[in-house]
Amino acid sequence: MPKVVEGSLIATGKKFAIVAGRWNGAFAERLIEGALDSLRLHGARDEDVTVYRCPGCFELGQAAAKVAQAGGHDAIICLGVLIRGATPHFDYIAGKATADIGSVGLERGLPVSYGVLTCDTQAQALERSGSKVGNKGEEAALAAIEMVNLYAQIEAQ
Ligand code: RBF
Repeated sequence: MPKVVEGSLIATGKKFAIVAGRWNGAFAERLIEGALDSLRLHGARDEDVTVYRCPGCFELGQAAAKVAQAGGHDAIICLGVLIRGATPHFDYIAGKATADIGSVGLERGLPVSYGVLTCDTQAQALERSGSKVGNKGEEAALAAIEMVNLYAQIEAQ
């Protein structure tokens, strides 16, 4: 049998940053709540979690990079809501946010998870922020917890 290295879902004692955009605020709040629920459920204490707010998805990577640079967190959870409008901005911002968020994780050696909704309609955003299709904030928090523990396992080898 091969050796399998994986992270647990125990968040106790770990420090998390949530970076969340303000655009489409009602949905963004639901993503933040989902992430907080998930962190608490898995053992994180509120005093070990900081929520940073930035204007929109375009700024998520920038804010996450600054938070990573400042230090003090084991993982960063990026949350935002893009709803397609009548302009091509949606695709530009979605692409930029995704690439920037990914880069922060790679460049800083810190787990950075991605909870950005890219929806055609408000109904889809509602479904993905806590109704029919779950809550992507919750899922992004879970991914961050797992990655923190995976990194610890890799470093302990
Ligand atoms: N930010 C979001 O987080 N979600 C959006 O759906 C969104 N739509 C935008 C549409 C347009 C036409 C523009 C110009 C900006 C939009 N933004 C959106 C804001 C963007 O992420 C950023 O905060 C601002 O452009 C300021 O740099």
